[in-house]
Amino acid sequence: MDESRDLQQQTTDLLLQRPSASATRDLAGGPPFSPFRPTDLARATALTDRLLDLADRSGVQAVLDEVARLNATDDPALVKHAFLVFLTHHPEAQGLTIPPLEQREPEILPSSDTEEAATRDLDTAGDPEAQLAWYREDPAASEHHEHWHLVYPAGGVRGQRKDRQGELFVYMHEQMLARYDTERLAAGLSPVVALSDYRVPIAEGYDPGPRLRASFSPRPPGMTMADIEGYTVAAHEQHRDHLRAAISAGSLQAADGSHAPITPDLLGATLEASINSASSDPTTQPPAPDSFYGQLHNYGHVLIGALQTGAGPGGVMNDTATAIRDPVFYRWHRHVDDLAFAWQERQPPNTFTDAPKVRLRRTLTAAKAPGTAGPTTPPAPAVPTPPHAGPDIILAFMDSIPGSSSANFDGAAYGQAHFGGANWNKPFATGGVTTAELHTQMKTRHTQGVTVPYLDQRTFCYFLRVENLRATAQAITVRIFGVATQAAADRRMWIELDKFTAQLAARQKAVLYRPAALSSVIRQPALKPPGATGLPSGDNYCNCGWPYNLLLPRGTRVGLPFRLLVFCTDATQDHIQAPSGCGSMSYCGSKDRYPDRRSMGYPFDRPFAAGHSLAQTLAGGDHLATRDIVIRWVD
Ligand SMILES: [Cu+2]
Repeated sequence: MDESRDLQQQTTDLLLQRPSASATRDLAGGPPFSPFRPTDLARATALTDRLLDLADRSGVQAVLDEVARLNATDDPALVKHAFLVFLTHHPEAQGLTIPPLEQREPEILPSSDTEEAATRDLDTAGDPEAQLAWYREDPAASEHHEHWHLVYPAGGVRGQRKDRQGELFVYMHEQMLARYDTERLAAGLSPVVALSDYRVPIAEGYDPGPRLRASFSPRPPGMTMADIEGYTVAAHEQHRDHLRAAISAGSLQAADGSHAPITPDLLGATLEASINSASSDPTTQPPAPDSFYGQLHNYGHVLIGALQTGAGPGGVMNDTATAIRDPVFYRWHRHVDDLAFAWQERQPPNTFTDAPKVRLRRTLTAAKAPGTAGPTTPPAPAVPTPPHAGPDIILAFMDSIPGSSSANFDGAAYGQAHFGGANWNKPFATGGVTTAELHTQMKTRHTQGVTVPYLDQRTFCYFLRVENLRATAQAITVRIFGVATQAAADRRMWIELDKFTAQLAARQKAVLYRPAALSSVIRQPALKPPGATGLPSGDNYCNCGWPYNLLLPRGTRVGLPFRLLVFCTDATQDHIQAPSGCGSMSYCGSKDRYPDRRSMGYPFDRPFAAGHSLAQTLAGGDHLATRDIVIRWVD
């Protein structure tokens, strides 16, 4: 057998191995392993670092032998976590594939209740949160969250953090919240309420269902955070209050008592807390639980994870692979995000003075046909057109474009032929191959004897008409966001849909073809279920990103009004490297440096100028345009 296959087989076997009951930590002796619990994290980080060093010295086979040995003597959950971080970060192990979460932990497959909820339009009886169980319990979404935390472990990798790790911790979770609140809005649920008062009972409960109940306890509704061994709610409140005071003051207190100005990265690292928290000192990373800022986000997971009736393993909030199933995950993260948002709101607005000289039009200058007796009155639009809307954002379903399924389909040439050149001044909002709506569907797949519901979208692409106003070539970064139109005034509700660079020739009237499958937020290569749940190839670091099937929110049966924004920036200032095809550029960065120099979430990362609403700001520039569409849930 060739050596690499043998290593893969051993890796797969180790990760699919189910720990025997006697090997799991005795429940009476302590709660199960959680990467959110500082003492557990410290042990796991130390083990990961030891495995990384071992691989350097003696190769990957020595690590596999060591993991097999430790599985028999140590807590298998801790060993598995350390092994997963090792596989994600050691250069020689990255060629080994980590089996998908649903193969490693088949219990996470949804229970049949979920399937029933998914097929209901509105749950009027019982728990209203059940309506979105299909979303919270999508195994691919859980895998994304688990994987993100493996790529960006709070304990760092051999004492090093990843580039802008703290900032990305905030941004990636902020985007999960925007995405979830959009689903809530479409389902008629109110937005997530921050869990900022730790003494108030948590109204929403969560039952992990029969499959997961062996590993995780139900959390009954109405429970309140309580002191746990080694940590108190009062300490948690104090850390929160220290963070609030720091945000007001604009600086964070370091472990040695000095003060450092807040940056998005430092604030995120301190909120989580991860290795580069303000409270870290070189010998205790991440910071000690009783340090000035403690570990607010991490301990929130632990305190909530401890809520259960009687003895038991604890709730899903304890584990990165299961936490997002529980509605309280979003309430906790909204609280954490509120702290980051409060700092943003105190910063000066973006000025947008460095916009590239490009134009997306507001109106088309239609050539008047000769000999006609003046303009005919156009039909009144059904919806008022916002001042920033323009005709240069064109959408098409891939299955509407003749020849697009062929391997040698040239989308750029197709776009130029149909929407550029002689057609540059024609509108293409609808008609022919173009569309004014995007479509989603609820589908089901069957695996391991379970029916799994999932959202999918009809595959689409963008054709963006962008004119270079300069007499020289320009490189631009194209940033595409979307928002439920009724929430457009809230900058935190804008969902990043894509980000890519384009080269424009001098004075070029360019038609940029962009398949949604290449989106910078989704795991690459883009695969939809059921293919997405097979063994992915490629390295473990790169298998990071939001699931393709969840790219768009579900929308509504009648069509959810949705606004797209295309916002161009100067790529020579952004320093975006060419995407390497490695994972999600936006959520996982590249291996060494985050590939966008701008603050994450730009242009929604800061308040808008005083007296300027978001709409006024957007109306101003030629380098951007919006388009109002609908997202329709069809079946
Ligand atoms: Cu997380």
